[in-house]
Amino acid sequence: MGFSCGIIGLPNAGKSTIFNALTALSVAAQPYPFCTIEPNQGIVPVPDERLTRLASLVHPEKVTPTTIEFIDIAGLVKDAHKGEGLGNRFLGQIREVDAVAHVVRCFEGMNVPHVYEGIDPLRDMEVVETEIIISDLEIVEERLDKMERLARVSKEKHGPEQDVLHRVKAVLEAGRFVDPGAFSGEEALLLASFNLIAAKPLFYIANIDEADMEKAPLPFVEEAAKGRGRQVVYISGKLEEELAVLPADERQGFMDMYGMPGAGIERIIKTGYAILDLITFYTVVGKEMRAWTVRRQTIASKAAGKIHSDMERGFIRAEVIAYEDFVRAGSEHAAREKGWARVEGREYVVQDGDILHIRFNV
Ligand SMILES: Nc1nc2c(ncn2[C@@H]2O[C@H](COP(=O)(O)OP(=O)(O)OP(=O)(O)O)[C@@H](O)[C@H]2O)c(=O)[nH]1
Ligand SMILES: [Mg+2]
Repeated sequence: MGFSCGIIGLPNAGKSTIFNALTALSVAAQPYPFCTIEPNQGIVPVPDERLTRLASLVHPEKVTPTTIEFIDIAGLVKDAHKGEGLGNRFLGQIREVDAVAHVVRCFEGMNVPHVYEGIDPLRDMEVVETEIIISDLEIVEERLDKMERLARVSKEKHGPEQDVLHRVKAVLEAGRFVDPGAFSGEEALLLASFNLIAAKPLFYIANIDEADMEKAPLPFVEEAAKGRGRQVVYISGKLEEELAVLPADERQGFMDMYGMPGAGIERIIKTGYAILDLITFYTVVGKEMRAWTVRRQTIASKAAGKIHSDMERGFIRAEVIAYEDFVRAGSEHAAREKGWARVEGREYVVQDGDILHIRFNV
């Protein structure tokens, strides 16, 4: 499985519309709040120009891109934690994702009611993120209560888990998201085990009016995002939905007509990759060429484990050709002849674009 991204936001922000465009599926997206109740899940191939280029040189029978999973959930409203709207229990559906995309409504859409008065992206960011923080606080407090009850019975002393929970609680109570970078080693593992949404990387999808594409980036949205240390992808959900169903040869003309800087879905996927610090490497095994996703700084034996656990266990060495060298040489054979294929050990840090041949023995 590749990486996963949860889609959050107010009702009628355009989450399902964007999900549809991303996955080219057609789930219900209607101009009434709480249209989505059960989550929608879709797996999307990651568009990858390098994979296309490599495949044009290697001519494999099968080309398998890496994937990203999107989960579209119900809309959150103010006081969801007190049961407003659909409540906040459904946030459990995105507790295990790697990243969160927060769709913020910037389009007027006269016939699409807003749950609050008027278009105000900053208010909406505040409302949704406050509910995320409160939902996480509930989890942290429940966990602390449970540990304290256990401690009374078993007389166990205060452990590292409680320390981490208290630290996280203080951050959430101050109304902030948690910075996982402030935790290291065992503490970081404990933090990850709580599956807090407020500790996941988050970026904004500003859903703007189809007529406003040329106005992006919007200064007040940029400022709010920057203040929170986050990136923004500007798209028009409506246009993306139409673009997704157009034949490939008509897409460029459509994007030019509306001043779209490339397909929004590609920008969303690229942003997800950037904030998660992901890289792609490639393999050719038998007749299949395949792209794989790992975090930057992953070592060769771990990367091999992504392909198959036997490959990690029995890892001997990796034969590596950098993407540019492969393309410059024109084939694996030519790259080898030129001495551009390197032999690396298990501790080699895999680089973005590497073409790997794993030698293993089990
Ligand atoms: N004009 C305009 N309408 C849009 C845009 N994006 C979405 N809409 C419309 O807004 C309405 C709500 O969109 P949805 O995608 O269902 O919104 P949602 O965030 O999934 O809403 P819930 O499931 O209720 O939480 C639909 O009628 C969409 O067609 C946009 O960029 N421009
Ligand atoms: Mg929806």
